[in-house]
Amino acid sequence: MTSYKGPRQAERSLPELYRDDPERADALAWGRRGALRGTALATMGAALGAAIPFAGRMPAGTLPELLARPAAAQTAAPQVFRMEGKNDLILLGDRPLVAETPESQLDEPITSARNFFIRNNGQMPEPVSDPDSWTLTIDGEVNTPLSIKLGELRTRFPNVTLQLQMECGGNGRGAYVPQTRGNQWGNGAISNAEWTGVRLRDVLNAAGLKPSAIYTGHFGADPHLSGATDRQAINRGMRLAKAMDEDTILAFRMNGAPIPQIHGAPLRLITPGWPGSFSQKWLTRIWIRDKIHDGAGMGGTSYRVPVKPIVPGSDNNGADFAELESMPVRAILSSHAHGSRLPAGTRGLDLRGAAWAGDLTARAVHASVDFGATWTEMQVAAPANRHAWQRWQGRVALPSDGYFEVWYRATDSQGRMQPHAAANWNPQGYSANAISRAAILVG
Ligand SMILES: Nc1nc2c(c(=O)[nH]1)N[C@H]1C(S)=C(S)[C@@H](COP(=O)(O)O)O[C@H]1N2
Ligand SMILES: [Mo]
Repeated sequence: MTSYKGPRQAERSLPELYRDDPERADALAWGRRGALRGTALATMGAALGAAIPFAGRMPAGTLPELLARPAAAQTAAPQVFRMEGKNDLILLGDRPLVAETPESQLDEPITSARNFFIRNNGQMPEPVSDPDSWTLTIDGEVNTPLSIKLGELRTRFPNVTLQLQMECGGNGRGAYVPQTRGNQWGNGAISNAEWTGVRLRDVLNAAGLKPSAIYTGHFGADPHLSGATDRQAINRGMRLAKAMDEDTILAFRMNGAPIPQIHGAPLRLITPGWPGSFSQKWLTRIWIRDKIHDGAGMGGTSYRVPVKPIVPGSDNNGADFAELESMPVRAILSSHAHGSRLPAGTRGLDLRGAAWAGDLTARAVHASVDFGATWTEMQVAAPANRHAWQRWQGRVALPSDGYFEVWYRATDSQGRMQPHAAANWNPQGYSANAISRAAILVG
């Protein structure tokens, strides 16, 4: 990667310049007082291939999203992940395998297996030939440790079928400045499948919790990335209250079919509304603890966020951080892909998407096409059940052809809105729920 040499090097595009030297790029594009300069506006227009009708409403310092984040069509093709039974996903890593769902593919009310994101921390275990003989162990602070086969689990406890949102704790991480460690997710590490299973609490009650029981610890059959047999790929645990929530389930079916191997067959936890890392795949054991569980992925800066904000980019061992539990409010736009081009004369957009807010609900979704100067309230449907995402839709008007951005943001049931920029920076980049922006070109 070469560095930016000066404004006369026409082959350096604004996005490249922003990538290599953001401060200089801002100075060139915006000038000292933050006003968009005529030449920069022309450069942007040329780079975008369209005029910006609402340029006058752009807050100082706003770089058009299409320059900051080129759409797939504008860049060398992003790494595509292809697998039988899957639509094309965006490959974020192959060891371990991590693949994101393009936001516009999340247009189904119930996320199909084909469009379900993938987040492995270790290797993939081998599929089993007889799922019913898969054994789950419940031990630790219980009166009667259980070793129960899936065949018995399914028939002994009431079955429930629920739509449940499951979102990676790092969803949206790519928006953090400065960049953090971890997979640079966009908004696509979210799913809302229909899961069938038994309530974890029914199984824990059958084992009988001792008064000392306060936490769980989850074990899966996936080998550690290094191959070491004495290490877990991931081994997280949760407060007992969440384990006893009626929506926390031991799932053995997804969308009316056996769970695909890559998503944790034949048995996985679904801990909806909390970071996906609580939803252990290939589940073999739940250890009931008398203290906060201390397995792989617990403590320090793992799935923990600052209670008092820290300086972005600073070192911190996370000792004063708190567990990230209920995920923050977020909306996705599924009707239009970022960078879409629509026919000249298009004067309105029928927008659609989903919104959710961890253990809470989304109270509202708003969209803006003039860089946040005015917002239109969308219609938000009730969730199919608690912990399901909510679909939203609505129409916005466009005054002319040109370059527009759809800004979309959700508000949770306690009135908290998505922030304009990814807030509460933390070393591993959890909980980034900045307002999202999708560029749309008309004409
Ligand atoms: N056994 C096991 N369970 C796991 C993981 C893993 O690597 N191994 N990854 C966790 C993380 S970080 C997430 S976000 C979800 C992703 O589930 P998915 O791959 O089905 O989308 O699974 C969780 N459960
Ligand atoms: Mo995750």
